[in-house]
Amino acid sequence: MMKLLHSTTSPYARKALVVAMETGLERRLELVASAPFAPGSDVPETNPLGRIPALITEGGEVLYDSPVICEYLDSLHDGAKLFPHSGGARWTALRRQALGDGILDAAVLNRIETAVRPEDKRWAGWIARQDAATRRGLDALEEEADSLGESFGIGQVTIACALGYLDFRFPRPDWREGRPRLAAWYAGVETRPSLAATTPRE
Ligand SMILES: N[C@@H](CCC(=O)N[C@@H](CS)C(=O)NCC(=O)O)C(=O)O
Repeated sequence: MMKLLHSTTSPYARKALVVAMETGLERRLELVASAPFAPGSDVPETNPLGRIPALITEGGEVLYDSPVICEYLDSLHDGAKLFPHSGGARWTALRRQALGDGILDAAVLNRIETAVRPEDKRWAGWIARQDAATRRGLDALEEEADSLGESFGIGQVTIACALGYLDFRFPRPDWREGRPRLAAWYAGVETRPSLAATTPRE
């Protein structure tokens, strides 16, 4: 069995679980509930960066971060690949993954700013900068929303996890406002069993 350090609130850990479900690997994966922000967290004993997801392979190697784990899982099955092997499709998929991860990075930073950092230590300019990055990222997704429906690979997995995280932590303003094509794409994919079963929850 592989072990995945996971939590139901982490959008990056969700990516790994969604990939496992999309590729039929879920039965080989044991989920280890992990709380990287808890005082005395044991996550650093597995991942020196103290972050989840981290994957312990059947051979005992530890892999991180989510792009590496997702590509590793995708190498373990013979079905349709979520990471195109080569060519333009590969670079598009990796860029989309980076765009989804980047939106998440900005949103997670702001979540930490507002939920974890003491109020007197907050920096409004930093929060505004992350908000702007999130908005621009979403606008870029709206521009390419019509071509997202062509397949469901690592780019789409990551983008769906990013949008699901925004719904979970930043429901207002709703990212759908002014982005009808992205909203329509998301409405079509969020009912996939892999996404429906992994909706973020406390
Ligand atoms: N780039 C990493 C980001 C992972 C990450 O930031 N995970 C968060 C949970 S959502 C975490 O463990 N944070 C703990 C920390 O930053 O100390 C990935 O894609 O896996």
